[in-house]
Order: sequence, then structure tokens, then C-alpha cells
Amino acid sequence: MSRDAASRYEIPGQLQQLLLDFTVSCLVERPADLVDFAADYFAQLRQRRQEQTTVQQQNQQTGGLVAGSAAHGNGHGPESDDSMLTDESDEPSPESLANRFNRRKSVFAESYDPEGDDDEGEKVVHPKSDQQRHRLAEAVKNIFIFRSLDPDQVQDVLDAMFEKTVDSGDYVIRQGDDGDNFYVIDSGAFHIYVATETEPTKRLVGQYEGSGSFGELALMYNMPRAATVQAMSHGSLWAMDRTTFRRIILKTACKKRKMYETLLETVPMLRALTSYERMNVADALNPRTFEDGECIIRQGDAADGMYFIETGTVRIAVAGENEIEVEVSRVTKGGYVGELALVTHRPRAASAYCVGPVRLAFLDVQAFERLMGPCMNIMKRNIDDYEDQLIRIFGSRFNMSDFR
Ligand code: 1OR
Repeated sequence: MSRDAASRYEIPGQLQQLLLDFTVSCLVERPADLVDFAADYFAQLRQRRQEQTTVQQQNQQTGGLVAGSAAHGNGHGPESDDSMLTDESDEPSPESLANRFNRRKSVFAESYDPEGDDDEGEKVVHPKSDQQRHRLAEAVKNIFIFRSLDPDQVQDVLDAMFEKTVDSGDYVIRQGDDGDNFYVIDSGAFHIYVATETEPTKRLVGQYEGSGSFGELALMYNMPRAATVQAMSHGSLWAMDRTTFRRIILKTACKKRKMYETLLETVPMLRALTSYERMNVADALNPRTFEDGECIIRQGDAADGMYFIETGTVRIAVAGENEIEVEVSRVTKGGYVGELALVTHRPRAASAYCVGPVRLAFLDVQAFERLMGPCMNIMKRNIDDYEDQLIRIFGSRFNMSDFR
């Protein structure tokens, strides 16, 4: 193409991002009919844009919806859904809840600096009975955000937590409020609701059943609460005040979320997770490094987890009935290995070796089961590809289980 022609074909600014997003959606969704998929994809995109424009116009006319005011959700009785959003004219900043949430995302992505945080504060001790201490130790055992703490820090955390009981209908956290405590569930069921600009009536987005933790986002990123959490039964929580959370947990957890943020965004499969769910995966990941030629996974072994590839190349080899290994594929950055045995609950179906030095992020089997549910269909579709490859190479799918 001549220089003249090139200057006549100016590439619109949005084109690259638009096509990239579309391509990634195709790779993740693997539609049977690309044209139908494209038509739906772009129609939805246009509809979302129209909805956003309408809401923006309404907000400009009304001054916008504002979040329910200062009442921290500390166990007031049940209220109607509409109580979450009120039109209070004395609210300092007339932003919608959705805007607040979007602002939080950009803070996470760009400007939070745990190193620069010097929020030190005093050590807090809430005395506890032996029975309470025992229950607390059980409750925090599976909280990923605590896993990178050293034993002294764990001790400080246990000292600082205090018990809080709730009744069915109590609001523990209200979206839009300032963050006071971080909570670990001891018992009880809790619903998570989110209101957005396009859907101002709060919508149920998830729930906790007797375990888990919540309330870390507002404390980590110094932002308003991103969701509402309401007790659905009588229950008990372990709470940690904001200062202790920031003093002990913040730096480690934030560093880890930041460290894995880019990795998690470059793994196409994980687009099936919400950004909040991806952060939970970041809490659960652990770094593993290997040298050239090292074996990461051995065919026939029991499976303890899966690996995401941060840097380097991993060679996958399968030994057929004659025990001779044949290379079947190579996986690089953005890819993953070791998920198959976790999905099929069978021994490792192939071996994985490093080609040069390799850095991986390891997700153990318990975390896999708790966090990767939304990616299961994508993984199962990829397993169909493995089967096709095996049939091509060996003439049979001899070591794949019937996982369906
Ligand atoms: P927080 O301090 O913002 C509300 O207070 C808490 O609810 C929040 O921290 C999280 O700990 C928890 N999006 C945002 N926050 C959530 C979500 C969530 N789920 C639990 N929390 N989503 C649901 C993902 C299954 C995404 C909704 C779009």
C-alpha cells in the first residue's frame, strides 16, 4: 500500500480494542456459528451502550441516585430492597453506587500502593474463651487472604478479632457505606447483593453458606462498600477492625493481588470469572519456579492442583501403551496445565516438563474446587480438544476418563 493510501485509511481509535474484545470472546465461548455469535455480540454491545446513555441522561436530570447514608450495617432489622437506595439531597457527593464501584476497579488497577501505606496503629487484643479461640482458628483456616501471614501475624490476627452475632435479615454491610470491619463467617447464611447504575434495585449476586469471608475490598482500596451483605439466618461472624486489617493483612494481600492481576487478566479462560472472583483466585495462588527440563507433572500421579504459566514454556508429553513419551503440545504464558485430573478426578493423564526456566502460579485442589466453578464448561470444552489430539496421535483416547 502506498504512503498516500495508508494515510487515507485512518484506523479508528476504538477498532483495535473492539476487535480484541470480540476475538477473546470468540476464543472463550467457541461459538458454533461465528456470524450468529458476532451479530448477537455487537447487538448486545449496542444495547448496553444505549442503556448506559439513557441512565446517564436520567442521572443528569435527577442529580443521580445516592447510596443509603451513614448507617453502618451493624444488625438493624430487615428492610425493603428500596431502602438501599434513597434520594437524599444532603449526601455530599451525588454519585451512583455503580459509579462508586467502577471507580474502585480503576483504583485497584492503577493507583493503589501498599508500600506507601503507613497506616500503623496499635495492637488490639479482644480476650476470648478457649472455646471461642478454637472456633476462630477453625474459621480462619481456609481463608486464603490469611495464608501468606507468618505465625506472629496469625497470632495478632486471632487476638484482634471479635465475635459478632447476627439474626436473619440483619444487614452486615451496605453497599456505598464506608468500610469499618472485615468479617470471617463462623456460622450462618448470608446473601450478597449489588446495585448498579443500569440495575438500581439490588440484585442477588452470590451467597455464603456457613464459611468464607467478606468486607476486604473497602478496607484494602479505601473505597465505599462494593456490595450489600445480609444475614439470611441466625449466625456468628468474626470481625476485625479496619486499622488492624490494614496493619497486618493489607500489605501482603494487596501485593499478591497486584502481583497476579496481570497474569489473571491474560488467561482467556478466566474471563468467565468476575473481577472480584479473579481477585479471590489471586489470594489463593502460590508462586512456583522450575529449571529447564524439570518435571512439573508426572503422568499417573495423583493430582494436587493446577498451574497457570506466568513465564516460559511447558512441554506436554504422553506415554502410550509402549511407555514411549510423545510430545503432544506446548503451553506458554496465559495458558494452564494440570486442570484435567482435577476435572476428571483421575490420575495425571500426561507429563509436563519445562523448556527453559519457567515461573508458574499454583492453585491447590481445594481452591480449585471453591473458585473455578464458573470456568468448568470452558475447561471441559478444552478437554474435548485433548481427546481429539490423543486420537490423532495414538489412535485412541486410552488414558482419558469418561468425565461427563
Ligand atoms: P466490601 O468491603 O466492598 C462488601 O464490602 C463485600 O462483599 C466486598 O467487600 C466483598 O468482600 C464481598 N462484588 C463485590 N464485592 C463482593 C462480591 C462481588 N461478592 C462478595 N463481595 N461480586 C459477586 C461475585 C460472585 C461481583 C458482583 C458483580
